[in-house]
Amino acid sequence: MDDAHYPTLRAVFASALISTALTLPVSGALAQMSDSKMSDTKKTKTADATGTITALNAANHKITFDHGPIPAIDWPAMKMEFAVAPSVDLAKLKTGDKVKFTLSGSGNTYTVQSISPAP
Ligand SMILES: [Cu+2]
Repeated sequence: MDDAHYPTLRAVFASALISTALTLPVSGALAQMSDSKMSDTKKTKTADATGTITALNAANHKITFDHGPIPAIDWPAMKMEFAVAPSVDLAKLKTGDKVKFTLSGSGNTYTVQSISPAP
């Protein structure tokens, strides 16, 4: 490399680094801001529900409930399958159990976070 050019190249490289460091956090913050504005309707919600277990899918860690209305997320009663959080032990449950369960998620995608026997 030509020695005379070396300091110049280094200066260019350094200024490129500085401008990258300055612009990245700013654009990151802007992206986050518009993200949270746009996702107001898709904000994560939690909800309590009750239902009867109609199927257990241990292999895929999913469960099917015939559940009552869930006003917190505006859902009518229905029978449907949910993904279940890894912390929930499906081995303790069986088809026909009446349970209370909690959900968290957004839109139409909710994951079961806990399951306990209904009184
Ligand atoms: Cu449902």
